[in-house]
Amino acid sequence: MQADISSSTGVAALAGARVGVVGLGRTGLAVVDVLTGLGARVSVFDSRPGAIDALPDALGADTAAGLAGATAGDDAHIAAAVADSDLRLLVVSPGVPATGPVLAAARAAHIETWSEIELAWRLQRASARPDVPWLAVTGTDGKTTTVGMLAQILTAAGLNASAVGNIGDPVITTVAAGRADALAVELSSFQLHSTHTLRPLAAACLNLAPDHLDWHGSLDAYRADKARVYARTRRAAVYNTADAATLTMVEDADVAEGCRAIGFTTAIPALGQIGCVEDLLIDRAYHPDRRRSGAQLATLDDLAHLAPGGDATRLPAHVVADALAAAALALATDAVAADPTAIARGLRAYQPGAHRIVTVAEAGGVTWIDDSKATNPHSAQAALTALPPGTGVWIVGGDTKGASFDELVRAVRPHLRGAVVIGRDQRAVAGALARQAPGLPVTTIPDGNPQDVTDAAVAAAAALARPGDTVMLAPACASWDQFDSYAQRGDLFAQAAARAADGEVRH
Ligand code: UMA
Repeated sequence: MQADISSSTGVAALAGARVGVVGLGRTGLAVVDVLTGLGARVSVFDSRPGAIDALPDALGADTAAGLAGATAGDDAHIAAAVADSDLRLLVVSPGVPATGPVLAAARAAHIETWSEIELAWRLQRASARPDVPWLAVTGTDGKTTTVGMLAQILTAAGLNASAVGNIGDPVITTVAAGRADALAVELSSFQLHSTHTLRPLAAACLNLAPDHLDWHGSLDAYRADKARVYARTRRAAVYNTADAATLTMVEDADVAEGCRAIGFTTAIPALGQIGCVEDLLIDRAYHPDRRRSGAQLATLDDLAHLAPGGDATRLPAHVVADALAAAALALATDAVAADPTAIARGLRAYQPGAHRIVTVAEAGGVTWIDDSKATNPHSAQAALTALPPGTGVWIVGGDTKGASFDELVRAVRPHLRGAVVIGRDQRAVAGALARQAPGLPVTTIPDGNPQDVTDAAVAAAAALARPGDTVMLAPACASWDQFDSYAQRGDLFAQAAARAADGEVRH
């Protein structure tokens, strides 16, 4: 009789089991490493033949040689190989779309599919430290900032904690190392789709705006996968009072008994919420006297280093909201509940990641800002609408992920001097600009290699910008059509902007 790998203690049953891993990027390689360590018989699949060729370097020659199989081919080929296999389990990388043939083949063949997150959670539960708390964060925008702040707060409370997951470091690597006291886990909807038994201590969906519709197939499917973050949450289900969809997700969620719904708001908090009173971050959700009063957690000054010019009065509202969400999640842990002053210390210690509204050059009165992390319309809108009217030169475009851009262009049009459109397929963005911003100067950049595209975009932006303007790379799209990652897109932009600024200084 085969052991049941679908039970929550099933990780031991992976020894000797036939397991497939689809995708050999950051996730897949980390998963193969752990699965081979568990004694599974691992077959790997990737649409890039180069990924298979690179396995001895990526995994080590012995591990690569010990694989039960390695298949390269397009989605249909991988799907056929999966259908023909005797795999008991398929661990899928986040990039493998819910609507694609690979998952359909697995379903048809009754092969269970797990995300790396599911495997990591089971590994955690089977480890010597099964009760390490996971604090899970999803949402269309603000995830990375929130988990970064959260990890700093947990660290300030004396815990060995790091920000992991979609932020860049596979969770499974940290779990396998076994040193973390708590995990601040950023989860994408892709990862949540195949996550089944995770029981986070606290969970938050920060907001819901259309994104990744091509991967999920519809907004409803995207919303349903985001909502999975709350399933089985034990102590705090954190929602955004400004986004009714997140409260509905909490109300509909099958959480553990005793789990509380906790709202975060940039307004004055009601009972059960964490919010702002003037320049104070106030808890009316956790502290014992919450029915009558609030407890101060931090001040806006603790976030001043995240405001333009270090001026707390100019803090973008979404930064404050992310800090409130991080505080709401952190207070669910015993360590921060015992020492809430860790919140202010952690927020002060937090430094934003690269490619998130970072000034990369200033010359001739023009400021160049890298917001390459704005990979969806909602996020780009937040950055551009902070600019004074008529002063933005917007570099936009890329892999649209099926999004529509009309609403975004309507919202940002008053802030723009001009736009530069990049991307392999420019129809969606160029069409929205033509419809919603007639008369706006627009330059389109032909498809090319990452360096040429960036250089041409920066030259075009320099030609449009006037003293006092801001050139903003806020593409509202994923980078995958022309670049390896949003990080590469941002790095190339920063370098080209610095060169353009140098030229400006020389002349
Ligand atoms: N591949 C296939 N078939 C597919 C899709 C991909 O074979 O259908 C192969 C590719 O050829 C490549 C590998 O899979 O060799 C890449 O896998 P992947 O696209 O799942 O990416 P990883 O390198 O594993 O990185 C993933 C996340 N990527 C995506 O979700 C697309 C990273 O999030 C994450 O940091 C990393 O796991 C660690 O958890 C990036 C991201 O852009 C930052 N996320 C999206 C976002 O934030 O909007 C969701």
